Amino acid sequence: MTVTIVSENAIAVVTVDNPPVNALSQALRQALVDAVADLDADTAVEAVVLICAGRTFIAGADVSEFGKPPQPPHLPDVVASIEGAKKPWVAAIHGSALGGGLEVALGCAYRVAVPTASLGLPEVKLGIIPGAGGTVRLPRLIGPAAAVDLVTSGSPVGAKKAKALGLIDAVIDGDLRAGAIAFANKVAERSLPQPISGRAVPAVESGFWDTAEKAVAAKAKREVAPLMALASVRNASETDFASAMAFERETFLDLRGSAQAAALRHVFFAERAAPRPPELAGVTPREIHSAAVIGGGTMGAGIAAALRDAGLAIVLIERDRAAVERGLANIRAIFEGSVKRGRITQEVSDERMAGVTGSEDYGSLANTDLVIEAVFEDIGIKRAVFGKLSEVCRPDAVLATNTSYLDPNAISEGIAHPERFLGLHFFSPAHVMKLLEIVPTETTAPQVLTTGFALARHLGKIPVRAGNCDGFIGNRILKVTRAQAERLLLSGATPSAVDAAMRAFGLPMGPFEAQDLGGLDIAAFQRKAARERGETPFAPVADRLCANERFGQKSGGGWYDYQPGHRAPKSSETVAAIIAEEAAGRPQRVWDEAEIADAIILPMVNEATRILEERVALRAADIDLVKIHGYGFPRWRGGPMHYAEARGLSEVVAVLDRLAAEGLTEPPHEGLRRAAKAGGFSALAG
Ligand code: T1G
Repeated sequence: MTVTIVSENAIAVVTVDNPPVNALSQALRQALVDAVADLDADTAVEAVVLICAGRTFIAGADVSEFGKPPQPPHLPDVVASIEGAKKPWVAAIHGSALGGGLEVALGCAYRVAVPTASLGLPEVKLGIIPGAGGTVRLPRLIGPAAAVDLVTSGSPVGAKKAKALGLIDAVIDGDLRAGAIAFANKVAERSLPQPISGRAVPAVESGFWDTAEKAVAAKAKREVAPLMALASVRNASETDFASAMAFERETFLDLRGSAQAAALRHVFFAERAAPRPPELAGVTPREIHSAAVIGGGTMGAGIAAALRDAGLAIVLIERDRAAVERGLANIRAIFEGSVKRGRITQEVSDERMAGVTGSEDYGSLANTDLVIEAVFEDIGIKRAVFGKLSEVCRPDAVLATNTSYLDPNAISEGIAHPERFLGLHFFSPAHVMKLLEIVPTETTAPQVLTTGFALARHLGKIPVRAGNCDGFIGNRILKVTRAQAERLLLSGATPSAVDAAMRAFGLPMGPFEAQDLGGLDIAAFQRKAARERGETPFAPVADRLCANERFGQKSGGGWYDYQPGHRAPKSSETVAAIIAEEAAGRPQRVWDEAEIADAIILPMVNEATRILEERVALRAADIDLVKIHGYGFPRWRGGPMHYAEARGLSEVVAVLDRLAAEGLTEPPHEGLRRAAKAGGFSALAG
C-alpha cells in the first residue's frame, strides 16, 4: 500500500494505491492522517486532490479486518482530520466510492467524479451500518429523504444522480486527475466551505419517519441493519453532530459483531471465491461474441433473455417455424413483462428483441461461438441435438447443456471435440435467478470450463462448479428436503404448518407451496426415472397427488386447493385424507416451528456434507451460494453450511441423532461427525 504526494504548483495530489480496491486498511488510515498533518504544515500547498490508483476510488473499510478488534486511527477520526484540514481537500472519484470510501469523500471539502463513477453506502448488505459518519453527514449534505434511500438500500447512485442530489460538486469529463486539479485551483482562491458536520439537517414533513420506517421494515424483513441505519439517520436529524456520531459508532460496533453481519460477510467472500476455482488459475477463457439457444420453452427463453440482457446477439433454434414463433413470443413476453414492471423501457425491450433471430436451420450456427441447449429433459432428444451441433458448429465452439438431472457425459457421448462440452445449469426464471451451476464432463477442457465462469460473470450470475451426480448440488439437496418434508407429514405435521415454519425461518416460501407453484409433475418425472434406475425415492403422498393429477396451482390443486383463478393456497381435505392414510400406523408427534425447521434444515446440511466429501462441491461456502442464489435460503443466515457452523456442528449432530432415533431423519453422515470433531467443514474440503 502506498500513499504518494506530488505537488502540481500549489495543488498537492495525494494518490492512494492499495490494490485491489483501495480498501481502508489500518496502514492506509494512518497514511491519510499523516498526509493531512504534512500538507497543513506545507505553506506552498493551497489545496489538495485525493485520488486513487487502479480501478476504483476507496471501496470501503477493509472487510477482511472485520473479524478483528478495530485498530486506530479509527475511520471516524480519519474523516474528522480531513474535514478539519486547513486547506480544501477535493475527492476525485472514479470506479466506486463505497462505504468508508464515500465517508472519506464526505470529510473532504469537495467531491468530483467521472461520469461512470458510482457512490454508495452498502454497509447494510454486510449486516452493519456506516461507521464513520455516513448516516450523520449524508442527511446534512443531501437531506434526510435522499440519505435514507442511500443508507437503507445499500445501493449506489451514479455520478449524474449524485450531482443532482448535491452529493458531488462536479462531474469531470475527460482526465479525472487534470480535471480535479483544475477544480482545486478554482476553490483554492475561495474560503473553506462550512464543514458538513457544521451544517443543519433540513426539516422533514410530519409523518416522514413513520412512513420511512414502515417502508424499510417491509423491505428488510428479518434483516436488522436497514432499520438500525434508518434509526441512525433519524437520530442524526434530531440531535447534535457529536451525539449522532456516538450513536452511529455504538450501533455500528454492535452490529459488526452480530450473527447477521458474520453471515453476510461470509456470503460476500463466498461470492468472490466461487467464480475462481483454484484449478483454473491462469487459464484464459475463450471470447464469446455470438450465441445460440436450442429450445424456446420456459428455460430456453429465459436463457436467451439473460444472454440478451448481457448484450449478446442470439439465434433461437427450434424444430419448426411454429415452434420458432412460439419461442420468440416467449422471449418477447419476458421483455414486455419487464417493461410492465418498470424495469426497462419499451425501447430497451424492442432493442433486446431486435438482437434475437429465430431459425429452424442448425446450419445458421456454423460460426457461433457458444450454443446452449435447453430442450426437453430426455436423453434421446438432447443427444440428437448435440449430434447435429457437432456436425455444423466450429470445433472450438462451446457447446453446453442446461440439463437439470441428466448426466452431461451421457448427453455428449459421441460428439466431435467433446472437450468443448459442459453443463451450464440455469435456474428458472433464468433471466432472474443468479445461480449458475457449471458442470464439467470427464473431458471438458479447462479453457472451456473457465469460459463458462467468464460467461457467468458477463451475465451477472454467481457461478458454482458442480461435480456430476443426480441433481448436481442444488437439486440433489432439494430431493432430500422434499422427502424430509413428507416424513414430517407422516408424523403429525401439516403442509401449512411446515410451510409456515420455513417462512418463519426466513425462506420465501415453504416446500409444499413451492411445489404447487413449480408443479409436482416435474419431480414425479424425476422419481419415475429414478425408480427405473432401481432407486427408491420417498414420496408416498406426492405420488398419490400426481396419480390424482393434482399437480399444483396449474391444475387447480396440489398440496393445497385453489379457487379457480386464484393463487391463495387453502388447506385441502383431500390431501389431509391421503396423509392420514399414508401415516396410519406411524408414530405421531406434536411439532413446533423450531423443530420443523431443524427437521428440514439439518438434513439439508447432512446431505450437503456428503456432497462436500464427494467433491461434488469444491467448498462448503459454494453450497451456501447454491442455496441462497438458487433456492431463496435467507442471505442473512449465510446459507445452510454457515448456519450449521454458527450454531455449532456438535449441536447439529446431536439434534440429527435425536431425530434419527425417532425415525424422522437419516442419522448424521460420518463426514458431519468428523467436521463436528474438527470444529468446521474446512476439515473436509480438498
Ligand atoms: N475490503 C476488502 N476486500 C475487498 C473489499 C473490501 N471492502 N471489496 C472488495 N474486496 C476484494 C474482493 O474480496 C476481491 O478480492 C477483490 O477486492 C475484487 O473484488 C466504516 C465499515 C468494490 C464494487 O461493501 O462492492 O466501509 O478475491 O471481485 O467486481 O462505514 O468489490 O480478488 O482477493 O468484488 O470489480 C463497504 C464491497 C465496506 C464494498 C468492486 N464497502 N466491494 O467489484 O471486484 S464496510 C463494500 C464491492 C465499510 C464503513 C464501513 C466490490 C467493488 P480477491 P470484486 P469488482
